[in-house]
Amino acid sequence: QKRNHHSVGIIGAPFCKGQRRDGVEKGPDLIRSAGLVEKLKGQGCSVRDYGNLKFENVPDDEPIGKVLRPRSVGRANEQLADAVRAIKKDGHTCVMLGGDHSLAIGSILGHAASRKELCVVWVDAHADINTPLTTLTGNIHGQPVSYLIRELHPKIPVMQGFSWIKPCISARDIIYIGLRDVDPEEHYILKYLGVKFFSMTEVDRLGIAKVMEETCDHIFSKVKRPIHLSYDIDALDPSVSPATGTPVVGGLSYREGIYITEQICQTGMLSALDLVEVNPKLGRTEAEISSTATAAVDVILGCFGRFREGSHAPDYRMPTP
Ligand code: 6HN
Ligand code: MN
Ligand code: MN
Ligand code: MN
Repeated sequence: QKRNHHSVGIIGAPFCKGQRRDGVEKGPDLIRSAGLVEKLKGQGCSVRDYGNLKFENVPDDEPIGKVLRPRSVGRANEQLADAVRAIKKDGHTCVMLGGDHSLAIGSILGHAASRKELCVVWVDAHADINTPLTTLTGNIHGQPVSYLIRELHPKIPVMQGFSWIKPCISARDIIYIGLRDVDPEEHYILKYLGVKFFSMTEVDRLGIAKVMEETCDHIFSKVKRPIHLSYDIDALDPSVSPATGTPVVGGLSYREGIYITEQICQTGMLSALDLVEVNPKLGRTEAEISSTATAAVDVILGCFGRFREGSHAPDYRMPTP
C-alpha cells in the first residue's frame, strides 16, 4: 500500500438525452455537493475541476429508426471526447461525472485518443451493448459499448451525428462486472463475441475477491495497460443507490462495490473513470438522494487510494508527553 500521488482532473457532463428520465443531468453537481473535491484533496490527491460541459441544443433531432435523439447524443459525446483528451494531455487521471451512460462513448474515445492500448472495466447491472438495430427501448445509454467494439462495426448503421465515431477497442479489451439485466439480443452479442463478464452469479459463486483477481489476470494477460473504469451507479444494489434511472434488484453490496475500486486502484493503472446514472430526481426521499450521492463519492474515493483500514502520512509521529 503506497501513499497517493494521484492527479485528478474532473469533468462534469450534465447530459440526459441518452435515456428518457429527467434529472440525471443534475448528477455532476450532486456528486460535487457531497464533497468530492475536498475529500479527494483530504486523502492526498491533487485535483483540478474543469467544471461542467455546456451542451448545445440540437433542433429537429428526430429518431433514426428506433434510436432516440441521435444527433444530440452524437454531438455531446464529441464535445466530451475533446474534453477528456485535453485532460489526459494535461497528465491527469480523468474523472467524468455523468449524466447518463451514453457518455461513455465520448469518454472512452477521448481517452483512447491518447492511450491506444487501454482496456475497459464496465461495472453495471446492464451490458449497454445493444446496437441501433437490436435496441428495444431506443435509448442510447443502452448502446454505448456497441459503437466502441471493432468487431461490431459491420453491424452498426451509419447515423447522423455519429460519423466521427471510430471503434477503438476489441471485444477482448472489455470486461463486465455486476450484470443482472441483459436483453436477449445483448446476451447473444456477448456470447458471439466471447466477451468476458462476471455477472452477479459469478460474484455469488466466486466472491468479489476472486472476481477481481481474475479481472486483473484477464486485462493484464500480456502487459499492464491503462484502465478505463466505467462505473454505472446502478451496479450497486438499489438499497444502496436508489436514485438512478434503471435500478435492478440483487446488485453489488456497498462493500463489493468499494472493493472493486480498491483493487483497481492497487493496479496503479487507472487512467480514466466514468461515474454515471446518478439521478437526484429519482430519489423518493432526501435519504435516498444522499445515500446515492455518498455511494458515488465513495466509489470515486476508492479509486484514488482511500483504504478502509485507514492511512497516515509517512512523516506522522506520535505526540510524546
Ligand atoms: N444503463 N438494456 C436496456 C436498454 O434500454 O437497452 C437498459 C439499458 C440501461 C442502460 O443503465 O446505462
Ligand atoms: Mn472535435
Ligand atoms: Mn450503464
Ligand atoms: Mn445500468
